[in-house]
Amino acid sequence: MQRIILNLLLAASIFGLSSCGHHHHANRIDNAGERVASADWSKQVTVTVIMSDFAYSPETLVFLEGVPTRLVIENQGSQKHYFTAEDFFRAIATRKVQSNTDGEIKAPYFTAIEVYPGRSLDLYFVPITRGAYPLHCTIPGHSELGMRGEIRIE
Ligand SMILES: [Cu+2]
Repeated sequence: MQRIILNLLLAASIFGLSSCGHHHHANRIDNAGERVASADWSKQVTVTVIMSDFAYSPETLVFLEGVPTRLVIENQGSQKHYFTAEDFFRAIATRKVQSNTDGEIKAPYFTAIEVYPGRSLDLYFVPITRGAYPLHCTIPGHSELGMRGEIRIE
């Protein structure tokens, strides 16, 4: 019996989700599929972010526009944590999220990724829109305890 061990939260929405009132949300990248297909993945760079109770390390992640990237999201904490960055996910062309034990999920657009304690997931993407984007854990209380960060595309 197959069983999904890692719960990947992918409120994959092709239609613009929320309007949250405080600031303007850019649309997601329209030609994400083309950007992913035309990228030279042999030049892929790997960046790792460690989630713990209750922080991201490093707190600031910097990616370079146009450079195919694998982001390893590793949860070294004792409980589940989220990598929630809605504006960032709109600023990249997403290829897939991969679990190194269970498989991979291809979707054009994610809003949040949850990783179980002791596990990791890899996000493959091409950074497209330069800017600074907030990162936080959406489990109640975690962001107040320090699970906040910033993602920059330069
Ligand atoms: Cu958390």
